Amino acid sequence: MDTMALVSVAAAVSRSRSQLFPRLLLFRKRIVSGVQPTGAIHLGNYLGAIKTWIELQNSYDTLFFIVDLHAITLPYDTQQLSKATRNTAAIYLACGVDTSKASVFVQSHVRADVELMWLLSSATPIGWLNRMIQFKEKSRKAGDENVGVALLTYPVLMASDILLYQSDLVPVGEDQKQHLELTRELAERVNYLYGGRKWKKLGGRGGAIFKVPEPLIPPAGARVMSLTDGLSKMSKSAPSDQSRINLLDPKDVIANKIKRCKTDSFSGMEFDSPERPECNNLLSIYQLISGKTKEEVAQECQDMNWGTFKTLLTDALVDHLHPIQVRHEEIISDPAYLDGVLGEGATKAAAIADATLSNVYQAMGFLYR
Ligand code: AQP
Repeated sequence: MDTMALVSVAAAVSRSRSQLFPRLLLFRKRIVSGVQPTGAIHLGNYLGAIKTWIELQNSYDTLFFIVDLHAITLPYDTQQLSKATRNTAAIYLACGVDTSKASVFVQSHVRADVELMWLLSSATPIGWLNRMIQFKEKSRKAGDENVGVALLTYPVLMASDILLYQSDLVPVGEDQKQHLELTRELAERVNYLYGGRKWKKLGGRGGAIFKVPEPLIPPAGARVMSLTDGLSKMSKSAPSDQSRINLLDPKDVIANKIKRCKTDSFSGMEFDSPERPECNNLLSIYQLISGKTKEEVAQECQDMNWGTFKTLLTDALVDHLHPIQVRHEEIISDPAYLDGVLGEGATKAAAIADATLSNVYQAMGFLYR
């Protein structure tokens, strides 16, 4: 075969691939996930969510958003919200979220989300919301004056986030399982109340309005605990910054936090001892950051004292986070690039969202606009 023929065969293969690829994407299961811009993104957000997305984006149709509407359910700083939103988006990208595979956008940039939430609210029995453990816990901590209605209705917005994009799977940690169960019940209820033949009689396509999403349980060990208390989750809202490693913490801050973190008086290092939650937590962090197996880490660290292990962990953290920090700095100093990514992501997400929303309006009997 001559060169020209080879070139045209290659071009034909490439054309048919590009024609096939969008269709293949259609058959991929869809995953939606996000982080609230409520503070500095920490190691728990990274190991429990963002790092797992990097794998997921290769096999699923993925939408990763910055859930800014959720960030206002408790008192917040208006001067910080947009900055934290940009920063969170830049962190997604710096950690390896690839915009050729995943859509990255800001929750509030897709207006259909809050609109759907209102429609869903009318189908949500208030008793379902009163049952939510996170509402009970957060409202008790915040005190009556600081508890807005949004804290109670937050799970309806979360349901809207998921159902709007017809998600197949939702990665959920232990604390979000109850909210996903509510989302599933709500999808089934709306499908029953307004879908099927009733919708068809209104001129719609009939059948289910929403996909009922399934939970995607993260791998064991992805729950990162506080550095000052191995029994509490590492969290953005914990008052002490010493309790967490933030993704953008400089080297000396990381070293200082690890140096001062809570330890115990046992000798050697071991996983899974009920009497040693801090030891288990720090070994698990080391395992996740180093990419080694649990057995490899157990063997490597079993005879170490706390001092030696802390040096090892600090070095591993600094080495792992340094490239992310460099990339974050590049992205955050290029606002046009970041705006472009978020604009494109919102456009793609809105196309899916608008289709779902107009189906819901139609099925609920609204006058067609
Ligand atoms: N400690 C953690 N270990 C593992 N995963 C965690 N996630 C959060 N903390 C840990 C996961 O991060 C994702 C986004 O969380 P979020 O921002 O929506 O809120 P959150 O779960 O409430 O996280 P924080 O940091 O504790 O925030 P505040 O203090 O504002 O409530 C989720 O996938 C979550 O599982």
